[in-house]
Amino acid sequence: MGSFTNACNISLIFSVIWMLQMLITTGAEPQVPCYFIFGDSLVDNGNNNNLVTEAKVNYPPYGVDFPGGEATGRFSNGENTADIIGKLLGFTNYTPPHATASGRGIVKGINYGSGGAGILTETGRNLGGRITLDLQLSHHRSTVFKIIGLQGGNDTYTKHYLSKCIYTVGMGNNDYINNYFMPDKYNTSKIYTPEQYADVLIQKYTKQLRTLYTYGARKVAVFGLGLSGCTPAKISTFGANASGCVDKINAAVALFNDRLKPLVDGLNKNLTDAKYIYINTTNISLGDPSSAGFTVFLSPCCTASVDFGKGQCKPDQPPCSDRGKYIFWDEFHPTEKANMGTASRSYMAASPLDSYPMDIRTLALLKL
Ligand SMILES: *[C@@H]1O[C@H](CO)[C@@H](O)[C@H](O)[C@H]1NC(C)=O
Ligand SMILES: *[C@@H]1O[C@H](CO)[C@@H](O)[C@H](O)[C@H]1NC(C)=O
Ligand SMILES: *[C@@H]1O[C@H](CO)[C@@H](O)[C@H](O)[C@H]1NC(C)=O
Ligand SMILES: *[C@@H]1O[C@H](CO)[C@@H](O)[C@H](O)[C@H]1NC(C)=O
Ligand SMILES: *[C@@H]1O[C@H](CO)[C@@H](O)[C@H](O)[C@H]1NC(C)=O
Ligand SMILES: CC(=O)N[C@H]1CO[C@H](CO)[C@@H](O)[C@@H]1O
Repeated sequence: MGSFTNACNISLIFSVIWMLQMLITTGAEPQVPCYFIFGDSLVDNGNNNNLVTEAKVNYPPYGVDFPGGEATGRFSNGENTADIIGKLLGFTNYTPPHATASGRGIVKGINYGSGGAGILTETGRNLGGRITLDLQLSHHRSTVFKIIGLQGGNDTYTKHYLSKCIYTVGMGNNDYINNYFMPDKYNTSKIYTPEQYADVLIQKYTKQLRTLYTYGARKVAVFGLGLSGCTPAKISTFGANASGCVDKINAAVALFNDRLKPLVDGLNKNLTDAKYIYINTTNISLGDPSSAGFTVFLSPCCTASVDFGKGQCKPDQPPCSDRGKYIFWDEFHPTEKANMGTASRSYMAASPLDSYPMDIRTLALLKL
């Protein structure tokens, strides 16, 4: 226990590559008509680029392994988890960021993800501008009206169309990293015990996930939080415990994660024509990283420091050359290869504990 990895075994990585190959060569139709993405820097694909914030990364070496080596605003050397899930669902183009999405293409989905954003409005304000989950939902409400217009103004038709799509939501990391565990800038840790704080977050998250339902979502995957206490940034700030990680952060985050399965159960019980699933990032991220070829677990691949952009890569510094061996790209964010492990196991579970009560692939095929 304790070693943080987003690792999966080698055969899984090969099976993902094989699936991607199949999709590209057969040009198959996507399994669902659209894919909408809500979340933080783990999925942001450029929404923060024009905000005044420290949480933006549209400069090299970010994107060094992205097609064209382009720094798009993704917090990785290449693709993020949402990009890879989109490919696995059969989409041939990347889901556009909300900041620049326009035209008919929006009927296939939008990525609303924003670095620094959280469930709570105040979360991430230490970094500057960000698009909170409430605001992401409000943007989605406008998108739904636009889609109704693009589809001929028949709400019944659009409602049915949107019910077949996949929605992924991954929020809460910043409510810990850029809120609760930043006591000089936020008062939440003085007001709430970790248990109470997890309850506060879950209460608000429940409302937000229900709001998504009112905008037509019926197939929703909710991502659990990773082991934030194992990121290089937090270890250098707080110091590691015997586990190799900052135990108090992982323990607090686990209280939030423990409430997600009951949350999903509650939503499925109350909203009987919808299906919410829980992606258990804890089970996905633990395990033996060396089996997937990772050899560097705690140092970031790029030249990063907690003083610069809160652990992001310094601009224009050459990154490590053997990126397939690193779990972390910068002090917080995984490499593309680690993202591939998370995405492939959320899409197709490698263990019964990876997702509950089913994986994204099964959810996509489900007839509701
Ligand atoms: C609207 O769409 C529904 C479902 O596709 C269809 O049954 C209905 O006839 C449409 N209504 C109009 C006015 O076209
Ligand atoms: C905590 O901070 C928030 C603003 O972030 C403020 O609205 C609230 O009144 C504060 N609560 C206490 C008890 O200090
Ligand atoms: C973890 O380390 C901190 C700081 O060194 C220490 O205060 C704390 O007691 C340790 N926690 C555990 C569970 O060992
Ligand atoms: C489900 O409905 C019950 C009864 O109205 C309510 O107490 C509970 O909070 C709801 N749960 C969710 C997750 O919506
Ligand atoms: C998630 O994975 C962890 C680690 O294997 C496990 O302890 C926990 O029970 C899992 N949670 C669910 C809801 O399956
Ligand atoms: C790291 C970890 O706990 N992984 C577990 C995921 O779930 C399977 C059971 O389905 C376990 O065998 C793994 O050890």
